[in-house]
Amino acid sequence: MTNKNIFIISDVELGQKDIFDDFKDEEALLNFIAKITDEPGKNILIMNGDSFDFLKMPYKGIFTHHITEEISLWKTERIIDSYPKVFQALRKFLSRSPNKIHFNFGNHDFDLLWPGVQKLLQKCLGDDKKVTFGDYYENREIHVEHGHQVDYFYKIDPQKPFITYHKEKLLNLPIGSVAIIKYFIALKEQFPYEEKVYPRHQAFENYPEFRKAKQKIAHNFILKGLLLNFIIHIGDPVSNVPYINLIKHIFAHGLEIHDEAKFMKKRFRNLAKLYPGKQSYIMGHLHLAHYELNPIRDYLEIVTDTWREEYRLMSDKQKVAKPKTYVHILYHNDQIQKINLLNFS
Ligand SMILES: [Mn+2]
Repeated sequence: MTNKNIFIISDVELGQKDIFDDFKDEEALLNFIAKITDEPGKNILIMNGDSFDFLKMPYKGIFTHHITEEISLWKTERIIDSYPKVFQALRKFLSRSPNKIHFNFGNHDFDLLWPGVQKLLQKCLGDDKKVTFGDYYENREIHVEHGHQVDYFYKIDPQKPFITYHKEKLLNLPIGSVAIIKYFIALKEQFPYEEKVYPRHQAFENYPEFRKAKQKIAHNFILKGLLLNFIIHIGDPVSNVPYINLIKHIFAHGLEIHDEAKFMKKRFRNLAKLYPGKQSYIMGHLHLAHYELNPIRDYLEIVTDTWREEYRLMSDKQKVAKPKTYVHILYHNDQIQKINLLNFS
């Protein structure tokens, strides 16, 4: 057996099938898993972050940014109960003996950092050696990570994933996650559809009511969550504002926070600086599809798009459902034969 396949998808965002759960296309995901299960050779599936949407999932009806292991375990059980067919398909994929699944952490599923959550998923998937977790996946040629570590709003300290507050161990969430839970989740309830339209800056042009509501919340967040944070959230270590990161974002991108494509090049440069010498860098997180050989730096930049329900606004203002995308890397005798970004249909 000389063939090896690496398959990479990202931003699936499985939730608990409530109004905050944006994953809708279960058939497509099941078909995709079935397809890669039957692929000859050794198959590795990399779930490149935001596989689960813990972030927009209330805990027993309440949103909190103080996430204990108990809360994350409860949410994991809800996800497993909500998508039995997906977990069954993944178990079947793993039952073919050389196959493996690796989960990278994403900014919607930092809950995977808890050892108990990893054990629960390994148990559910039937094998604790073939299911692994990490900040990134890397081999000689490729570096695969979700992308939040090169996003100043979602960057975390990998040395300090947990924090103790009032004698409780909590997830040390980044400012972006805290902002969603405390401020922006209300927008999702009000504009569940508009929130799924990309690119964001065009969605704002087309839906002025959505833009106004978002601006109002953003101003509220800037005032209370950033400027007056030290008074309003006094003593709350999870709400600490990393002002230095925000300043870095402004230096890199100005006040632009919505046009995702503008951030991309700089993020690849930063990633290549952190993990030099790879042939390809593969990310998710941006909710767009991108495949380009960087002509100056001679590496391949790849971004996979989301698997949640999302629409792209065309120039004639028509909206179309985004295709589901995946990366396929084929190795033959330990050499890369091809590396593609493909649509799955
Ligand atoms: Mn993300």
